[in-house]
Amino acid sequence: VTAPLKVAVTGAAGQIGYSLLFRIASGAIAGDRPVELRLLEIEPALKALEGVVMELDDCAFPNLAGIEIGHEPEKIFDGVNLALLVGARPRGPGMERGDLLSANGAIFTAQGKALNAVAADDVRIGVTGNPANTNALIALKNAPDIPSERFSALTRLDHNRAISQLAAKTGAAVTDIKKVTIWGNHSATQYPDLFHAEIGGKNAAEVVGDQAWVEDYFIPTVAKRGAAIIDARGSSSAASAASATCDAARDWLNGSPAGDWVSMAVVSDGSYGVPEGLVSSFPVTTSGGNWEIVQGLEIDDFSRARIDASTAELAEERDAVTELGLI
Ligand code: NAX
Repeated sequence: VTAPLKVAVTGAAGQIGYSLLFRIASGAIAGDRPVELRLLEIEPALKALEGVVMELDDCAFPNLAGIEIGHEPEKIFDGVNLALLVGARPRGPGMERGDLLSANGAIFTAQGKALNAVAADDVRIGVTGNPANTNALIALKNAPDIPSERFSALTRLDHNRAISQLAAKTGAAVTDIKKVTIWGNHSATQYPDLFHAEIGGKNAAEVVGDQAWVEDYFIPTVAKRGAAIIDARGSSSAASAASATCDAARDWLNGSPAGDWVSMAVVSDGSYGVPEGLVSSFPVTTSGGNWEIVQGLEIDDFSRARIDASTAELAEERDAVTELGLI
């Protein structure tokens, strides 16, 4: 009998949580392996979370082996193999960038320390809560006994959005589109790169054959999709963010498909001139729970300028949280 995969989800009573928990419980990450959910929320949200747990119970998911909820990270993270850090402090009215970074700093320093103390030896940590890259950096710096490679921030939603835009433009099936890359920060400065992507085995930029579309439509549409969804729906993307969170965790634990790669924000080793130590999005392949940055891609001036702009923003965020004493 395989032991259940213990999966922690923070911000479990939030919008993303309301999609994510049901996807995880029905096997989107672990397949047929049983999962145990360990759900963290702040105290005032625990009652709402109890309601979500009632609904999870009512689904009678065959592979849901148990659910624990609470507001103390040291209890909830105990023995977890996978921690999905979704809960974060959104920017409120009148809040400055510095206020946002310190509010989230408090959350991610505490959660990093708790993971360091009680998570399973094989733990993998995926950060969805924004500012995701910098929150991941804060968590990993506060978890000195966990290898930094075990932390990543979510850019898979951006990656999936890029695939969807390419499919719409070319009429190709999403399954024919490979090797899309998101570089940099999960923010409006991100660089969705289709110059190394393939559509049905052919270079995507050549299939599209329209540089103006790439510059004036594709890149900004992917980078600003979050805002477009807020405009249309009145709240931020949630089901798609949950789906991407599952995709990212599933591929990390089980391996990325042959002949393709995925985008993940991981700690830079200096590849492609991204300053070492920043949590930045790269093209990666995964296998056996480990990731590797795809090497040897040619970066032309167009791509270089965009990667540099996004990583400069990440360096600024790192400097700001360093000044705040969070890392
Ligand atoms: P919600 O505000 O609906 O839910 C967040 C939940 O986190 C709330 O229930 C809150 O009580 C909880 N929370 C706050 N502090 C906590 C703490 N210290 N411990 C545990 N729980 C805590 O937000 P939702 O729409 O679910 O989005 C969650 C986060 O994902 C936000 O930061 C959002 O910006 C981010 N996103 C990231 C995306 C990505 O691609 N990386 C895309 C979607 C989303 O915008």
